[in-house]
Amino acid sequence: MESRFAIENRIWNDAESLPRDQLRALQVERLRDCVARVAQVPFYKEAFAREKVTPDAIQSLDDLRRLPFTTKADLREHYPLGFLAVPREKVVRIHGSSGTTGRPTFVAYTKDDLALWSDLCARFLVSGGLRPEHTVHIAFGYGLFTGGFGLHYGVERVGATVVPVSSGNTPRQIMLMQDLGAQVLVSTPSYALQIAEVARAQGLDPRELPLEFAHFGGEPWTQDMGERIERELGLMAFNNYGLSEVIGPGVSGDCAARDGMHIQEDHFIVECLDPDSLEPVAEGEYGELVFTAMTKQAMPIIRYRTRDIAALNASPCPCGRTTVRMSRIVGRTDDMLIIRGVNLFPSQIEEALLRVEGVAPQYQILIERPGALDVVTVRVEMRPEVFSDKMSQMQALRERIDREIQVVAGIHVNVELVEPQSIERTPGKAKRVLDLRNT
Ligand code: DLL
Repeated sequence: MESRFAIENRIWNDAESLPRDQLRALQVERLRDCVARVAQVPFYKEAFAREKVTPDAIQSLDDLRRLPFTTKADLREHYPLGFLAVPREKVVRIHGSSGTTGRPTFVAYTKDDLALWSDLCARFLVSGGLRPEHTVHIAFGYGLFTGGFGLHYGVERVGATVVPVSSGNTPRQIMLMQDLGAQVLVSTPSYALQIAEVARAQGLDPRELPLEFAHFGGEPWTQDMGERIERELGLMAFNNYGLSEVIGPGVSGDCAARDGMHIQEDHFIVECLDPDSLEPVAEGEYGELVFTAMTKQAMPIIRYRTRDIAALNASPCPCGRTTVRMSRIVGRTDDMLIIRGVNLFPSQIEEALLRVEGVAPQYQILIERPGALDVVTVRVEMRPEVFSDKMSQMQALRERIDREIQVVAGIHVNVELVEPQSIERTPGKAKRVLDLRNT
């Protein structure tokens, strides 16, 4: 019989496979302790007073619903560190969210928080094949972004070798990978594509790089995109998810079965809610993920609205972990486009494009409003070998893409084919959506 696992099934910490009733009891205890600690934070103090919540009010997980939500706007309002739940001198590290404009949102860590964070990252790294004998090439930025340092300490915790390359200068990254023999790549999935592209431009077959595994996170990627990257670089890709406000990477990650990311529920309580009614959606339905980080000391957070859309799966996993799994992120509530009444996520466009031979997995979605209605243009790069001057060929390709998007997303869009290499590459998170409606 074919194994259900892509690789050997390993579990780092017994806490990942606690019986569900024990896990629930632990969550209630930790939530109660968390409520007591955050009662010192002015934002929560006021909200608890309004709702008449005290730590004793937390008797079961249902009582979570009595607690207030926290949003990005709340964090901004208490800039820079108004959500600290410990004296300032206990803080040993500050990171920032990846917002590219304006002030970042800061998140703080105590010494114990850093130890916890390393352990959480070690868990998903090990479930995705990391062993002490591996060398890991980290191409995430280290500057305020949580990706670099989070994974860095996770890899060290496992005892593997870290090469902390950070982002940028792809030819140098390729040289380092070759010379140091990295078997494991840590980056965004879009940066992995760029590595493959630059390698090819150097006359190198990307499959000849020593990479065997990759841990991708920080941005959404479809399964088709993952398969494309795996083929191009000759590696096996694992997904991991997190966000700065909750801890950074380490909130959830793929196991050896690669059928959903296990949420580290002994530290984070997850809810999946309808973003409008804020009521729970049925299991398996898509909704907004909301996380409570119960055990962090410096900045615990209650019911943080991530804006990330995914579905939960509570069925038992063959790997033996007892934690709930989340699907890939299909979009963000703030990325969801409503085009002539139809909901459209960038991931649907990606899925459609990857079905079409001859296009590169490099695309951008432009939204404009020339009149009363929104107009969507999908700009997509052609592969060098199909780029041609023949109008009829290009027209046929455009029609093919439009048809695939129609099948996946149910709407027609404008398709603009552009030359190879003309869409900007970024070393970090790819910018797929350009909203030009208010410019
Ligand atoms: O991106 C933390 C992280 C770093 C996770 C490295 C994994 C690896 P932020 O910069 O605060 O933190 O951005 C968080 O990125 O709300 C998602 O929208 C998106 N995101 C992160 N991981 C994934 C993933 C880090 N695996 C935001 N799939 C989140 C889809 C992801 N989206």
